Amino acid sequence: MVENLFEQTVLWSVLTAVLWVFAARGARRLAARPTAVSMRRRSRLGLVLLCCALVATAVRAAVALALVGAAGWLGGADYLLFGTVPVVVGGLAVAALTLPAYLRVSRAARGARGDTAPDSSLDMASGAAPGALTVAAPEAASGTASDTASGAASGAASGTAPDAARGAVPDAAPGTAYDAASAAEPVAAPGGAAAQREPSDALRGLAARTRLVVPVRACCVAALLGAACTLHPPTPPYTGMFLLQGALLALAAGALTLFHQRRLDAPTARALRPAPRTRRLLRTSALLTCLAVLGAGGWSMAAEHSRLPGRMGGSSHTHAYDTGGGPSAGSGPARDVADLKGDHEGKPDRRFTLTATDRTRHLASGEKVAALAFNGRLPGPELRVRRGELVEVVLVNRDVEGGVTLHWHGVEVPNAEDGVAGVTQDAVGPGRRHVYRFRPARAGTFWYHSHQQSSTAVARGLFGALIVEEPEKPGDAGGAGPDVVDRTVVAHAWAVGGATSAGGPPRGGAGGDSGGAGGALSGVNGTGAPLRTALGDDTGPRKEKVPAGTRVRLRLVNADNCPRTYSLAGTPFEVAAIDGNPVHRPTALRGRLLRVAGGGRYDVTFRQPAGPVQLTVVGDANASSASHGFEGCGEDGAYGAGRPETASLLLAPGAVTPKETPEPVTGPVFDPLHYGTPTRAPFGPSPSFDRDFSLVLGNSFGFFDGRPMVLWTINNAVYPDIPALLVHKGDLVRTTFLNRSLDDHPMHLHGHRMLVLSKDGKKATGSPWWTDTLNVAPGERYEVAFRADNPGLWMDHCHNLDHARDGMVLHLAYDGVTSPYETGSKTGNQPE
Ligand SMILES: [Cu+2]
Repeated sequence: MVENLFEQTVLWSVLTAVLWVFAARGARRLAARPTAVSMRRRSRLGLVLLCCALVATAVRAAVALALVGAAGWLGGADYLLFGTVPVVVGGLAVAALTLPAYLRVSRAARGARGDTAPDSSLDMASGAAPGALTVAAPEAASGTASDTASGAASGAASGTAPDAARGAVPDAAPGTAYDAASAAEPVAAPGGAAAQREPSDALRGLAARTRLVVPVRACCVAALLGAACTLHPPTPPYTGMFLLQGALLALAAGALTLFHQRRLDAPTARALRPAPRTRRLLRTSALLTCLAVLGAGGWSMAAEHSRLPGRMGGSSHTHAYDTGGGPSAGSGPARDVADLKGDHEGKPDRRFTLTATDRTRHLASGEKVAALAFNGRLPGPELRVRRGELVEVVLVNRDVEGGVTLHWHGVEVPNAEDGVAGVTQDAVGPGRRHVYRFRPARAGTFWYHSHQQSSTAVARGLFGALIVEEPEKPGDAGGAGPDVVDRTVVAHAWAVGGATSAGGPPRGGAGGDSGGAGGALSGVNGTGAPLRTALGDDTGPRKEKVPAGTRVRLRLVNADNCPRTYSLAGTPFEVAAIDGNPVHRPTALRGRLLRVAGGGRYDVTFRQPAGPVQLTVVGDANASSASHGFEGCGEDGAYGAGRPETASLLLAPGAVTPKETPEPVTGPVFDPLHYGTPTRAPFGPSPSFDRDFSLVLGNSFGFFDGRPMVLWTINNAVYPDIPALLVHKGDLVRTTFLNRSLDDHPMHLHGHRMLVLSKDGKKATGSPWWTDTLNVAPGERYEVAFRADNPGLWMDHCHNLDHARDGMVLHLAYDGVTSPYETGSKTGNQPE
């Protein structure tokens, strides 16, 4: 609904603007028609056009109102205020002033043609002869009709022979009503001659009246500005911008009136005469040149203005805060991100080394990938630890030019261990190392990945699974035991066929242009390298023998940008955990598709039946870029159009003939909102929240870092202009996500987990649904809540990493926390 209304808003704003442009052009040129007949035709056409524009305006207003109704005030306020209100006001003026003026011209012109009796109801001044057209005296006083009069007078004054022949009123003075008997051309001359006759000055005067021309032109300006504000909406707060827009439009209307007045008062009253062809040509080319110069100037100014500074300071943190209705900044204890470290003193319980390299690697199929890999593996090695253990991971960057970091996706690590280049550390350059230490507080399925140039780093392979098991009960919550199969299945689309360095590596992810932020990782795209979906490094079917009765846990990790849809066929199953958070008493599902957010995880469990069970990924990674113009996730909000991929995992007690392989399930898609059994959560849907944030995810046409593109915006802004969400430690925070854009956005909050309160206004009623990466599909609205209990500066961004690279990033900032690190091209830190 919201998605549809959003699209309609954009569509109608453009259509409305186009119609008003034509209507304005018609109104301006009506007086200059060469013959009475063509004037009559044009006035009728103009009437039709005006009616169309008014209807379009009404529809535009209705759509904007409906959007506000469906998505709330914040979801549609900008479209209503900037795109609708001014053009509706203008439309009302047109309906009140211009429509009657047009009707009058149309009638007068009909009379002028001579084949119809003039409309006797038309402004019959007392004593005027039948068939005579009179400009009503009361109007003359208004100063509007005086245009007509003075126009006619000046026309007469110009004294050209045809004027004289038509008997222009010689003594018509401004402010005086005059009898424009000649306007009606009373003699029913033989049709052809009358049709060829020039309109009288009086008729031209009617067609050149201010009320006929100016309101339409003002409305055109309002509609054009409204369309611009719809395609590139202003950032909140809106009050000042709205007042400014109103003032600008009032000025424009005044200027248009003055301008029109001057044209009418000019000695030759140009508005009443068709300009010579050469002059029109000159004028048009001058106008086009002006527009071109303005356009080019505006373009380069906007491009330049959008360029990111070479250094963006975490320490200065100059950008604005969104306080969410809570206390403003200044009272929190001053702390440095670098001090918010894990335990770097004690002896670690687990120690890993991850070495990043830039080499061509091979998938199991033999296909080449221009990979960035940890320990030479695609994906990186799976790390298994126990809850509460002190984990140490040494990151070594052997030769990844652009630098590497390690982010522990979904784990509430201390801020300094979060691995975001330029926010919590500097990127680790070639030949350097960095030590991370943390104690995972919850068991579950997580993953790690580089957060330096992450859109390319993750696409090319710098990621792996991180599994946290319960310390006491291995085999129950995850650890492998004799009767338990526990498998991590990482789905990823690899760009195959690439060679290293020389030609620049192809980019993976969801396809589309690279445009990247520079450095070795972004490489040169456009090679059109095909994406192959793999489970791990395997793009083909994989088989595993599992005795019947064995308890199986499959940990599905989606290491891609777009949602992934999975089919698990051959058995009922439970969704045991979402994003590493156990579901309370899950119930058995059968025939449901599972859609996992980009960066999200589902644990599914089942007991192996006597027959085979098959996990497949539905949807072709290549279909997405082809079917969607905005490097998006495809028409159905996920990869591809529902075709099963070749990558699959078959679990069976014995040999399986192709016939016995279960068909992929067809849906519907599982929704966690009402799944599982309710249990106590630390906070519910309706306590009072300390802060309440609203994030509208949208599209806008604009520039990012000098490049024109379709922007992915949050509250109509892109990084670094999106205000940081300000919190104090201990705050209970509610955030509303509303997606009125054309693509899915898996919103990922670092260092915290969010409890889903509602979706599209429907309360969550099942097991508490905790998530760290929430896919918000077009049109969806989610309310989530979290406790601000982990001080630091945290990323809150779209985990479609291409969107993040293009600015869909903001921060959750604890008051008083500052970072000594900086991002930007001059710093070597480019988190996305
Ligand atoms: Cu996104």
